[in-house]
Amino acid sequence: MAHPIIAFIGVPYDGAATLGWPGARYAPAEVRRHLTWMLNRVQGGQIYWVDEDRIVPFDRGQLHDAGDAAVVPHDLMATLAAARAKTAEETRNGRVPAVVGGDDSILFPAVAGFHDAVAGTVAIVHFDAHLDLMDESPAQGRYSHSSGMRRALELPRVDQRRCVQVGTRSFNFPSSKRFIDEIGLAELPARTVRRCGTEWTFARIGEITRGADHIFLSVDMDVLDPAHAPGVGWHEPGGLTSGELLDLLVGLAPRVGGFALNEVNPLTDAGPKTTILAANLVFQFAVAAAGRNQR
Ligand SMILES: [Mn+2]
Repeated sequence: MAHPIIAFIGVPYDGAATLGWPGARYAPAEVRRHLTWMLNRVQGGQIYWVDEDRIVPFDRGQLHDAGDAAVVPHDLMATLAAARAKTAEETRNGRVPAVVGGDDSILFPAVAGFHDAVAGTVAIVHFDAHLDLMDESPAQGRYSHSSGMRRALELPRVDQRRCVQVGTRSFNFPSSKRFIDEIGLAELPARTVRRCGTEWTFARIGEITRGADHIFLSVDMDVLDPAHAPGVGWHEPGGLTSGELLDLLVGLAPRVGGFALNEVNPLTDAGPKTTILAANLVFQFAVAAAGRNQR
């Protein structure tokens, strides 16, 4: 079996960032720019993966740039539909979609497009400081960056009891906690990850998702501590380190069928710190996913 091809799909849209700071629309172009530097290290279909101290097969073609979804800046629903259709199209073409938003409203069309294109059940592994479980509100409607996980959990073949939220923290709505308990959604707060470590967390994610036909990995960049990723849509103290997130992402990648990375915000960044990290996450995901058939 050939190595999986990762399809980079940009969704340069932040019109649903109704709370916090807009600017994530600039992320896909910045992440692409930094990825070109990382691809520089590919020689003759191989790359030296220093973290693992081994040379691994990796061809430039394994990270395919599928371009941007046809966002409509004044029309949220048209944008979500375009992102969903493009994600479904790339998945149907046999590629692993890597959707780079955009604000975290894009979590929903990324999961939905993947869900449209595959048979069987889907488990969502959702890394985020926030729950994104709001049903609707007068200020944010039903499809903002606070509702993406709620909408994704409503998809018919998303297996709610095999989904997990990782790195969540601070405070949120009691109504969201009641919803979590009602559907049996698993939570691994940032404090739990810190206390129990990434090895334990990785094993626990494996237990929760076991039995699902597909895993979709969605990362809101604010799952990281603001010290590691200042360029996001809002700052929540007490987040994961970049090393913790990289370790978990690399471990999960070989099992993941679709990936989304949202809320990277070049306008609030400290230099290019967060956009370089975002490109690194995409590249590490691609290299680790390529190792799927070699283990
Ligand atoms: Mn968030």
